Amino acid sequence: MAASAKCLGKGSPAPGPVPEGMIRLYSMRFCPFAQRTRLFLEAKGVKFETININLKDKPDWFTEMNPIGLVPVLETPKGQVIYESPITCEYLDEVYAGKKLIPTDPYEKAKQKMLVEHFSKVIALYYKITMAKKNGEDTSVLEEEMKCKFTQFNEVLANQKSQFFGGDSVSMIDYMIWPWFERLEVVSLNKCLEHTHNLKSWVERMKEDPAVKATMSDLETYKGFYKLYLEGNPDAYDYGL
Ligand code: GSH
Repeated sequence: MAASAKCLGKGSPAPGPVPEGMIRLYSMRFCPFAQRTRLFLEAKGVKFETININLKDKPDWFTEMNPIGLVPVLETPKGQVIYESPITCEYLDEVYAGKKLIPTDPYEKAKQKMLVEHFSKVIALYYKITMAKKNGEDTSVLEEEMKCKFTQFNEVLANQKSQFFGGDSVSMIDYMIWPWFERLEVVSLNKCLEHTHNLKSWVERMKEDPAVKATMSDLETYKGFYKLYLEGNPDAYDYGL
């Protein structure tokens, strides 16, 4: 099942066991949290199949599998189920060979996890601004807050003098925060990066990363998705298929 398969909704038959030698990802094509998992799968070269879920009309077997009801979810051939994006990424890094994306040094790992927590403020602002724009409200105060956050992330790179947030190669933290940078232009928030030289260079470097290239959608597709999504139209999930 390809990453571009149409989504399954209520009444769709359960997909059955995961074939040996594979892992299955339950996803939604435009979900930034599921993109974190997809980035890890791609970066580590894991063989996986994708089942996209209609998040407005979820199949019962999906909510039974993940009582929180969110994508991403991983399922193994043994029927083991793993959900919540940071947990899926940690699982993949521990189970699969290939490039280690999470530092083994406890303090380096803690630093990355703290940055992920810090970034949750950016995620919250991203959605607040998106909704405020949809409702025709003034977003200038929220955009100032976003700029402040980006200044702080810019300083991390500047102080470390590193190419990426965990050093000079891509690691967990970069993949955990990337999906929202990919979507900044969709809601005209690129201007919040104007003053952040290091962060802007990081964005350009990330665009060259093979896993980022493999999971990226183009601006027009995102715009098409968001328009339908914000209208509450369930066709949003299959936009462009
Ligand atoms: N904390 C979760 C994670 O990190 O995995 C958040 C995942 C999430 O919010 N996924 C959204 C979802 O499944 C799609 S982008 N929404 C369905 C719903 O809200 O019912």
